[in-house]
Amino acid sequence: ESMLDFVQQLPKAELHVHLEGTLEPEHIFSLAKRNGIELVYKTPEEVVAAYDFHDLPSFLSIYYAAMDVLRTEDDFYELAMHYFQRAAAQNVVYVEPFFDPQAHTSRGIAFDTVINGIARAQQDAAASLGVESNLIMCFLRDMSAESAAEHLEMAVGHLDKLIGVGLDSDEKDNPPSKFAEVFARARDLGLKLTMHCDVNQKDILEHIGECLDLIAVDRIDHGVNALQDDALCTEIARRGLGLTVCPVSNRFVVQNLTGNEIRDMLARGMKATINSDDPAYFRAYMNENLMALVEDADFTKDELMTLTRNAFEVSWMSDERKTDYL
Ligand code: ES4
Ligand code: ZN
Repeated sequence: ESMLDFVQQLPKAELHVHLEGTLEPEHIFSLAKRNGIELVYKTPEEVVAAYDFHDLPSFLSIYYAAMDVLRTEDDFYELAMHYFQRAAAQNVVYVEPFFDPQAHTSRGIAFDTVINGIARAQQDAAASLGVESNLIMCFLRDMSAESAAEHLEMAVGHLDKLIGVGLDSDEKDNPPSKFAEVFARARDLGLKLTMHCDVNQKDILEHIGECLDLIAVDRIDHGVNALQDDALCTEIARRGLGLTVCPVSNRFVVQNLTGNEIRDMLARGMKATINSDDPAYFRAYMNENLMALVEDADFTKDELMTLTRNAFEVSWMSDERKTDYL
């Protein structure tokens, strides 16, 4: 059996994928046409050629500009459905996708338009593709805590559609503590909590420390820099906290696939998982991320199985469903 066949047939879970980061260049074009939007690019190939990211801000500016083509509930439905179809094709059977409502409400798109389109795709994907999912609403950390709080209140009528909240976008000078109150309220509403601690950000060890001690997160997105502090590693392992690592994303944004770091996490008993982050932009879905670890860091089948098992284990699916996979 080839490594690619092994990776393909393995039932997998994805816990760190931004739905807006699954917007494929071809889809940018079809949505622009339908919505009467003029693009500066003439072909999908020209769009891909413009994907020249070397750090987080250079990625984020392209990511936020492209999502302007998303306007109607059907657009959000299609965005999510296209991702779930790709997930199904790679035998990703369970997903906890992120979405960024503030990136849409700030353009005049109603919160309900966004979440209702995504939720309808989740129902259809479960029924027609067998891909189950639970949605995570992310706040943009470079916007105010007040805006985050307002969006959390918009979500109160949709709690049946959400499993948790997250925190993403530009991390520089936007620490977890800025959102302590909003996340406390989210927990009171019964939501799970996770936050991005992106690789090699300024003050990153303080940010990870705040996630543990102030926010009491249920998971950490990325979190690779915890390896620089033995006490953080010990505490993450003791709590059994999941870390959603995104190798190909890291290769783009910080020029490091983080293969050695992922191995180090496993050796320390930390529950690392492998994820695609923004697969349309980094041109790598789940299987391509696993294969990058195989091809560029000599990962073994055993290691890939451990990482995949970790994802089901630290996921927020019901304990009853977990028994199907563990
Ligand atoms: C993101 Cl790579 C990355 N970092 C922070 N926020 C994000 N949102 C989408 N992709
Ligand atoms: Zn991310």
